[in-house]
Amino acid sequence: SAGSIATGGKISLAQLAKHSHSKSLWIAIDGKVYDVTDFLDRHPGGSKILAENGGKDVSKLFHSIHPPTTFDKYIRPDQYVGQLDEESLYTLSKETSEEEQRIQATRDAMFGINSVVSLSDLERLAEAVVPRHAWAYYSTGADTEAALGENANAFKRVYFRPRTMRDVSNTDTSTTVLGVKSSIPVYISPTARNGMGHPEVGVRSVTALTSQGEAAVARGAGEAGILQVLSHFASKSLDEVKAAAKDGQQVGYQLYLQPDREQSAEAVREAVKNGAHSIWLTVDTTIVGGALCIIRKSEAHLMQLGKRETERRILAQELSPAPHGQPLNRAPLDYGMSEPKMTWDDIAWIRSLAPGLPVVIKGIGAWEDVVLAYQKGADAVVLSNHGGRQLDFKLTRSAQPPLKTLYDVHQHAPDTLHQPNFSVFLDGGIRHGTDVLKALCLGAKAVGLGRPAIHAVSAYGSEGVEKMIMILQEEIDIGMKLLGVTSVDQLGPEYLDTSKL
Ligand code: FMN
Repeated sequence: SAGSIATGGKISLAQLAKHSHSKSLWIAIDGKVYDVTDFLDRHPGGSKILAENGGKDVSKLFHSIHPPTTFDKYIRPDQYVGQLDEESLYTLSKETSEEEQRIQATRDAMFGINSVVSLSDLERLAEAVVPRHAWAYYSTGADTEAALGENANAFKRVYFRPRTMRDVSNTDTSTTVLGVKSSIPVYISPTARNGMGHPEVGVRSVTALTSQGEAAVARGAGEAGILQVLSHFASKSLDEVKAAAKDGQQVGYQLYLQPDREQSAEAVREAVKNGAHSIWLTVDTTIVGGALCIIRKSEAHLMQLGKRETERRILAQELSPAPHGQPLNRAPLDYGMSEPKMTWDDIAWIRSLAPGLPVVIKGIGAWEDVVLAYQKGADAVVLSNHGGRQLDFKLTRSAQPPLKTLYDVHQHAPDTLHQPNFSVFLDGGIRHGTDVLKALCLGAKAVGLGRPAIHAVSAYGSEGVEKMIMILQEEIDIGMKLLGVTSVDQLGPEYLDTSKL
């Protein structure tokens, strides 16, 4: 195949477009054309999205979802066909969809970052400026979204019991998270595909490699001094993220165990080689939870788009419901996150692959499992329901918000909260510094932020992430002074009224 076409090695968009069927499937990325015919059935994200993009330039779509290392892993040198010609490159650089124009106009009209005073400001701005298909992916929860809503609501049902007449002129919001010095008791939870929210428009530039997505999160987190945990499905590789990070800045690596254990072993070894600080094994995705909601949102959006064909097409392929006869409630983007055979014994296996690195079990929803994780030798757990994206309440009210799980740990297994070599973290619904304080009062060592970091980086890049952390720090500091404490280790259950939880 390779080389059989190109006259003078250069290919036009028209020539590319001819190879759009399963017998000959070409795609262009960053000006280079590849023959991916024999990759159709092997594409980890499914053949559908690849088939629908045959004969096209897919640079933007590819880079918003995959780190460049993905490419080297799957594409062989002999699949390279040739380069796009100058005219095609020029056409592509000028091509902007209606959605891109909408985003650009919104960004042009955006206020400067100084006008941002809360995490909800960042959320509103992000909703306005991220591509709509990315917003559908970022914002949704499973099924009825009851679990998603309840994560944040739970914090509202816990009241403070502030103490006064104490000298609070000097307060210290800092702590350590798994040995890492941290300006506030907060870290960045792993979330997939941070690059979708602020995709590069036009031809990919070199600076974009280190200035967007998870690389930008790394810069913001580094400036403000907190730990970032990189998702298994990040848009950037750990390598790229470390390159963007400060010297000595720590980055954790999150793992989704794969049915093919050797593949997972390789992923952990690679993370260790690239300097991961810790391994965060996500355990609440033994099957991908109900995603009816994301499908509903995207269908409604498709109708709203009417005849805006390009966007319709992109949305339809990324978010369409499963074909007839297959289970309905699968999020098409969330392939590769489930391994139903995982058990507690896998902790020892992960540890053997990453000697000396902290192993964190993420996605605990019952206090009994905190005790088990401790007994099985984990260094920490994250009480989490995956940001309300997995097990939903529905009518049976079967899943609980992480804050309630923490309360149960405090009630039934308080010893696990006070171990020198074991930490209990929590994520889900943290939107204000006082939420952080409430979790710490109940015994969490630190809390994770998922969506807020996505909002911040989508709206303002690394500066947004830094700003988000500064806002939280100020809210935590004010909250501590008003509670009557001067350091985070003074926080305890005596500062809360949990009777409404
Ligand atoms: N958790 C993981 O362990 N790995 C992931 O790749 C991952 N991707 C996510 C993608 C999105 C868009 C969101 C919203 C969450 C994701 N999560 C993932 C869950 C987060 O780590 C975290 O548990 C959750 O977002 C916390 O809730 P919050 O968004 O209310 O802060």
